[in-house]
Amino acid sequence: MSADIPSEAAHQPTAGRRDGWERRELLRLLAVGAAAPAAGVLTGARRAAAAPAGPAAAPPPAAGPTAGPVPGIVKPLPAEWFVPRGTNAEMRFDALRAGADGRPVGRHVPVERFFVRNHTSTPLIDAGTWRLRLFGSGLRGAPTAERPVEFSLAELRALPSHTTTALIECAGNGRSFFTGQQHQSVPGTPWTLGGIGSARWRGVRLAEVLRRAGLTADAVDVMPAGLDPEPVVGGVGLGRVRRPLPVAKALDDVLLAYEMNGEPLTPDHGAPVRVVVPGWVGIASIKWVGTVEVADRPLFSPWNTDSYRLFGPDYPPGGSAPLTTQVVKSAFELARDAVLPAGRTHRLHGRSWSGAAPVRRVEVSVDGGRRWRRAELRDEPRYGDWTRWHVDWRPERPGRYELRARATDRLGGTQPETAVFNREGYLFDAVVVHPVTAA
Ligand SMILES: Nc1nc2c(c(=O)[nH]1)N[C@H]1C(S)=C(S)[C@@H](COP(=O)(O)O)O[C@H]1N2
Ligand SMILES: [Mo]
Repeated sequence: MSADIPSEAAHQPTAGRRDGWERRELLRLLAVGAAAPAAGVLTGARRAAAAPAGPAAAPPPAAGPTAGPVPGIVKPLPAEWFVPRGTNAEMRFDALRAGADGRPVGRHVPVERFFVRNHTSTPLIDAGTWRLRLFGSGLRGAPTAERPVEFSLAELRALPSHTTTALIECAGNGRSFFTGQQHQSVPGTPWTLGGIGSARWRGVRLAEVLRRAGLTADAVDVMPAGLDPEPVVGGVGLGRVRRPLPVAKALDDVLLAYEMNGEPLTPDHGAPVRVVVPGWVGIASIKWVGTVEVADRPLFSPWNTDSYRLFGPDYPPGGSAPLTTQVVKSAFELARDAVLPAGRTHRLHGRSWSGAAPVRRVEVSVDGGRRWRRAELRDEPRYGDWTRWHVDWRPERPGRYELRARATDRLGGTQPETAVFNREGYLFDAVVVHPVTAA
């Protein structure tokens, strides 16, 4: 069998591995169920203590190569789909060319291939005892955190449901190119372009739940918080992962999602319920949401003060405003340094997106950025989602080539040659140079 493994062979072991894993995990969950705390959350140390027979999320013997262990991620991470990055797993764009049945992956990324970004680790939450708890000065009667307004999962599911397609994209997606292309050093996860995925989310509108919880006209900020273990930086706990949303966005198109691509949410993507904030940086889409504070004054957390703002010489001394919408980006569904036969026509596939508006056009250059050609769009561009495209290319002579893709959105936002530097390496929007070899 050649290096281009036909997908059948490549994916069957993966499927087997997943089934095997799910059974084990289920048994483990049942085993620890008796000791489950009232909140129904099993996290960190408690998880480890409850499963002394070995690391909880240890994958079973691999039938195929895995991307390597990522502590705290529950699903298998086959090497053909993922690149491990610390506590996170990056999706490989080239893998979108071959789905489980050998056909390309469609507009939505299957759950098992979706990238994972965890500040700490995936908690396992008992959906039966889970409650969404709302409190704060922006609700009628100002309920306290101790006596919140509560909704069970069954109660949320009984409310009118809404389905929407939305990208989740990490604010640091593309960060490695600040270094790789601009020779600027930035800390943090060195994502290439795979810190993103599109899915169909079903749930209840946050607006619906806020109204039922007694939202007042004085409410200003809405802050969902996760139930995952709190991050600790330099010995200091940051508290639950949480980030405020202005009430206008919260009431606009934000979803409390309990389904992803037609299935109940899985642990890594926020089960039983996550927030989905279309168009905005991924950190806004809080997974494993447990509480929502609603306040009649601005709220703050480390995720809208120290992080997820732009700092640097081109920004105000105190930093930019907290990040909201994502920038314009494009990616080829092709490995970097791919080798393509010379003297043949190749169809180059890719995807482009913007958090601000639907994509208007995509141009591709195969000669180092001198000439640009329009790519053919394969999807009706929509807000909050990416647009697939392709362009045909025939490299006549063997050698190294630099491919580039550049998108423009309907508000005129486009991809510059250089991204403006910021200290944390967020929102890399420049055209990415994609080297390939024709042989
Ligand atoms: N509770 C909680 N929510 C979270 C995070 C987290 O670590 N904890 N990570 C955020 C970040 S930075 C991103 S990019 C997205 C990633 O979502 P995914 O793992 O489903 O792809 O979740 C966001 N929501
Ligand atoms: Mo992120």
